[in-house]
Amino acid sequence: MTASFTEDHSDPTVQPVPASVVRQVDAADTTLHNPKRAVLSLGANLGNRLETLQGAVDALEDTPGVRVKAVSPVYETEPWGVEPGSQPSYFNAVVLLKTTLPPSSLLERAHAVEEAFHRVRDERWGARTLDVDIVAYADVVDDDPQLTLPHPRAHERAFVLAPWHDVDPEAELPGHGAVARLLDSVTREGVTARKDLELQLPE
Ligand code: A4P
Ligand code: MG
Repeated sequence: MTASFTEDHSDPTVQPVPASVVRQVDAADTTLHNPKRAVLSLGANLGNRLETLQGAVDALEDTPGVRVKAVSPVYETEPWGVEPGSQPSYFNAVVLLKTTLPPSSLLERAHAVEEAFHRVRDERWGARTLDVDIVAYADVVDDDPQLTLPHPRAHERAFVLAPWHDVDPEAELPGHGAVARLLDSVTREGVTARKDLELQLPE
C-alpha cells in the first residue's frame, strides 16, 4: 500500500485510510512474501487411518496460504498416555509446510480439518479419527495454552520425532535442540515404520 492512498483526498468519495490500517496491510504483505516454515503432526486411531491422514494432507494443501512441502513415512504407534490395550493403535505422520498464515489461523485451520474428518472431543487423549497438532512454527516459543509452541510434548514423543527426522534429518525443535539428538533420548518402543504404506505429496 502506498502513502498516496492515504494522502490524496482530492476525490471526496474516497475516505482516508487510517495509518493503523495501512500498517496492518503492509505487515500482511510482508508475511505474504515471507512464508514461514511449520511442522504439523497428524495422528489417527479410528476409522480408515491411512485415508484420513491422506485426506488431511490434501485438505492442508487446499488451504489458501499453505503449501505442503514434504510428507513423512507412516508409523504405526501404540497409544501414548492411556492404559495399554484400551485404544486401537495410531497411524502417525509429520507434514512440513510453508505458510503465510499466522500461527492462530493455522491452528483454526487444523481444527477445521479435524472436524471435516468427524473428530469428536470427549476426553483428553481419547481415541480420535484425526488429530492435527502444530509441532513447531518458525522459531516461535510461546506458552499460551491455546497454542503452545513448540508443542509441549513433541520433544518426548518418538511418534513425532521419528517421522520428522525422516523428512528433515537436520531439523531443530525450538528451545530443545536437534531432533536427531532428541530421538536418541526417547524410547522407540511401540513406534514402527509401516514401510508398506505411503502418503502422497499433493501435486
Ligand atoms: N493446543 C495448545 N498447543 C497446541 C499445539 N501446539 N497444537 C490446544 C495443537 N493444539 C494445541 O487439543 C487440546 C487443545 O490444545 C486445543 O484446543 C488447542 O487449543 P485437542 O486436540 O482438542 O485434544 P487432545 O489432542 O486430546 O489433547 P492434547 O493435550 O493436545 O493431546 P496431545 O498431547 O496432542 O496427545 N498416542 C499416539 N501413539 N499417537 C498420537 O498421535 N496423540 C495423543 C494426543 C495422545 N496419544 C497419542 C497420540
Ligand atoms: Mg491435538
